[in-house]
Amino acid sequence: FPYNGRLGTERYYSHEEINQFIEDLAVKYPRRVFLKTVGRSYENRWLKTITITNGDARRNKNVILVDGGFHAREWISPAAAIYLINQLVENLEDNADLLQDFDWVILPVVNPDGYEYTQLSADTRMWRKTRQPSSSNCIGTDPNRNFDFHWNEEGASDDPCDDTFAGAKAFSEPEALVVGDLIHSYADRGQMYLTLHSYGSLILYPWGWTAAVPDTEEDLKEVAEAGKSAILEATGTNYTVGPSTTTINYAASGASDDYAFNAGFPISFTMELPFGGTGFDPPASEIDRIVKETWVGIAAMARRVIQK
Ligand code: ING
Ligand code: ZN
Repeated sequence: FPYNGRLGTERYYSHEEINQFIEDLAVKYPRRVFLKTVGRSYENRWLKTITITNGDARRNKNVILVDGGFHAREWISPAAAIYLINQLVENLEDNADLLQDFDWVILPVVNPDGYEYTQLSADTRMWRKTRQPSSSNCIGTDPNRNFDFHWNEEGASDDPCDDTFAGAKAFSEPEALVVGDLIHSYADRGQMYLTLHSYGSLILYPWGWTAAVPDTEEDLKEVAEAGKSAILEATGTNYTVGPSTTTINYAASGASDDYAFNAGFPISFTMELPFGGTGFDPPASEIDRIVKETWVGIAAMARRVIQK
C-alpha cells in the first residue's frame, strides 16, 4: 500500500504516515490548514497538531481540541482522528457551520512510541502505555493517569509494572505534558475537548477522580446525548452517556478529560469507541463503519455546542 497522499479507511496507518498526511494537507491548503510541532515523544517522534480553519482569518475563534492515540493498542482512535481530519479539510461544503464557529486543533497520535510498539508483533499488540523506562525493570507509564490534577489519587497505580502506572510524578511523560500544554494554550477559547479511546461505546464526562459530578452536568449531558442519538440513528450503535466514575464503575484520577475541564473547557469528553475483534483490535474491514459513525457523533456534538 504505497502512500498516495491520502489516508482512507482500508487499513491502519503508521505514525509516520499520519504525520506525512497532515503535512501534505498543510501544503495543499496553506490558507486553511496549519501544522505545529508541539513536542516530541520519549523516543523522539514528532508530535504535531493540525489546525483546521475555514481560512477566514478571524482571530481567536472558539476551539475544539481533539486527540487520539493516548493508549497504544487503541488503533481505532487515530483512525477516527484521521477520518475527522479528512472530513473537516476535504468536505468544507457540508461542514461550513463547524468551521464558521470553530477552529479545530487535532493531535492524532499522542503516544506514537507505544503505537509503533504495538505494530511490531502479535506479542506487543496489547501494549497500553508509553515507552519511557521507569526506575524498575518495567517500561512505560499510563499517559491517561499522568496529568497533574488529583494525580495518583484514585484508580492509578504506584507500580511501574502495572498498566495504569501513574508515573514517577505528574507529567513525567513528555507526551502527556504536550497535551497538558495544548489544553492550557487553548483553554481561554476552548469550547470542547475530546479524547478518543477504545473500547466500550461510551461518552464519558467529568469527573473521573471522584464520583461527584460538576454543577454543569446538564450541559455536558445534553451535548453528549446529541452525539449518542446521532450515532444510534446512523448505525444503531448504542452509546452510553454518563459521568466517568459511575459509568465505568471506578474512579481514575490524572486523566486528560478532568484536566481539560478543570482548565476551562466547558465540555470535555472521553469517547470510548466501540468494541471490535477481541476488543481493542477491530479488523481493518470494520474501520470504515466505526470511524464514520464516530464522525457523525462528533459533528452532532459540535453542532449542539454551537446552539448553546
Ligand atoms: N479507558 C479509560 C482509561 O483511561 C477513563 C477510561 C476515562 C478513565 C476517563 C478516566 C477518565 O482507563 C480506556 N479504555 O483507556
Ligand atoms: Zn484508552
